[in-house]
Amino acid sequence: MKEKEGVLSKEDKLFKSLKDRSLLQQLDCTQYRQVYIVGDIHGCYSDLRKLLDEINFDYKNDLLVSVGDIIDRGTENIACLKLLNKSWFKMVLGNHDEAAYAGVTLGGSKYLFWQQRIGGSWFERLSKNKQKQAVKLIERFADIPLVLELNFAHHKIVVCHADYPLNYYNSKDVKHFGMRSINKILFNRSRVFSEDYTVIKGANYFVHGHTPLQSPVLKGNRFYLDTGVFNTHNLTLLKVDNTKNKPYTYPMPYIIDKSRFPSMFVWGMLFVLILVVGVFLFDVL
Ligand SMILES: [Mn+2]
Repeated sequence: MKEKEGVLSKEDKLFKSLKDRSLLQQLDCTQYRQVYIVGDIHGCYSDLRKLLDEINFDYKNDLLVSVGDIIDRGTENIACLKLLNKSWFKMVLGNHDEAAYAGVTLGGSKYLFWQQRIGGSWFERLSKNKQKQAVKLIERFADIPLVLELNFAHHKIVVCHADYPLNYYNSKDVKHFGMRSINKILFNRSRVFSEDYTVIKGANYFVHGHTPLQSPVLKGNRFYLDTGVFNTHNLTLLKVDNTKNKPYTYPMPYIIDKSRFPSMFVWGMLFVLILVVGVFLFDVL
């Protein structure tokens, strides 16, 4: 699938560089004891550490994967950015991470956009030295993919920030994604809020964040893990391992959100059955 790029303005150079560099990363997860995928962390480092302690996260043998948006909103942004240095941590790019990267590398209106519209004001409040440290870490987002394919012994899980732009996953498609698809990956909320129960083919599960929800949700084969930690202190993990096919969420169990069609259908059939039996009995009597 190839999309028309058109002429890129100076400001859209970021998307061009994202596209050229690192849209997709494929990872063999059979080497890990456990893999945990975590919802949007948003600068809430203490909440993350508390959760990792609770589950006895094994820093040598486990992997933590973030659905993106590790910064903004919360107060511990540099601590979250330092996760990029850890061998036990991987992530996909969220729209906040992208805005910060665009802000510090392109400056000008991109910087103002991050500061005023997205939530980068914490950066302005840092000392000059801390700002330098933050910039160095934010520049590391250049190596962060938009789509992460996790390959387990028996299944494949695809992680991307807000949504996957197609109903069929093929790693070859990702390499040709244009700006429209990249925008959907970073921002799209229409699937999570609509009666869309699509099971995306080509992988067992898709895992997203971006949209704060009261509890983690599974729609079709799409997990949504953002539980608004900066307001609620609820940070959600999805635990995946090589021995089982079914992942589960911690600490809250996920809610399965599915179409009302099957239950309406069942009620309809029951109604017809009662009617038929009723008419039959009426006739017999
Ligand atoms: Mn987001």
